[in-house]
Amino acid sequence: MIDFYYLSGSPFAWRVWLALEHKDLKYKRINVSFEKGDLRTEPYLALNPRGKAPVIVDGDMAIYESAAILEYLEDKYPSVGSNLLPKDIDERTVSRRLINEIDVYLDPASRRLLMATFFTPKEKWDDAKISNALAGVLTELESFESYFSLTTRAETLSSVEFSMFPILALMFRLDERKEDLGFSKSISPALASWFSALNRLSIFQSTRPPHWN
Ligand SMILES: N[C@@H](CCC(=O)N[C@@H](CS)C(=O)NCC(=O)O)C(=O)O
Repeated sequence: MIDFYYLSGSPFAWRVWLALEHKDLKYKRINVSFEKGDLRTEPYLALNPRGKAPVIVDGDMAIYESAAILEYLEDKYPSVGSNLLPKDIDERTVSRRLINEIDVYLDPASRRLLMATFFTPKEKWDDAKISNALAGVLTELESFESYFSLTTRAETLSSVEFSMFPILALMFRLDERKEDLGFSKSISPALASWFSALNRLSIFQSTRPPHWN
């Protein structure tokens, strides 16, 4: 049984939850709260000295950094459930490159937008800063256009979808919070249909951050 330390609303924790489900592994989800200080306790810092979620503990092995967790699950349990990465080396490399691009370029851009909106009190919202951050996210998403244009079917789900979807779900949620943000109006038709196709799949619905429901 894997212990999975989960923070509701974290795209990184969501990515691990999706992978655990996809691989059909037995796990116990342990909810941690930033507000309650769970990430700063001694036992938690012993698992992840950076004090961030997610973490998994599998036997004697405690692992943090969500991308490394997904790699671990695939390597450790190659024949359990569905694969997280394609078997073909070339395709696998493209998947890893996409995941790296998501983590290194898209995630920081989306964080800037989250900081300017979610994590700033409404009365202090700076419209110029928000538009700038939104433009940064949209520019980044353009780089993934050929990826979004590929047909998405449940049987081709992989770590790439599990890394991309939670970040985009957060962006769509921002649109609900700030009606004039215009994220959904500004994205490409390929991205819009990619997102709604995945959003209909039960794996994405059943792992939605509990506090969103
Ligand atoms: N690169 C890390 C990022 C993890 C991360 O930033 N988690 C956030 C939640 S989205 C967190 O735990 N923040 C708490 C803090 O920084 O104190 C990963 O992929 O696991």
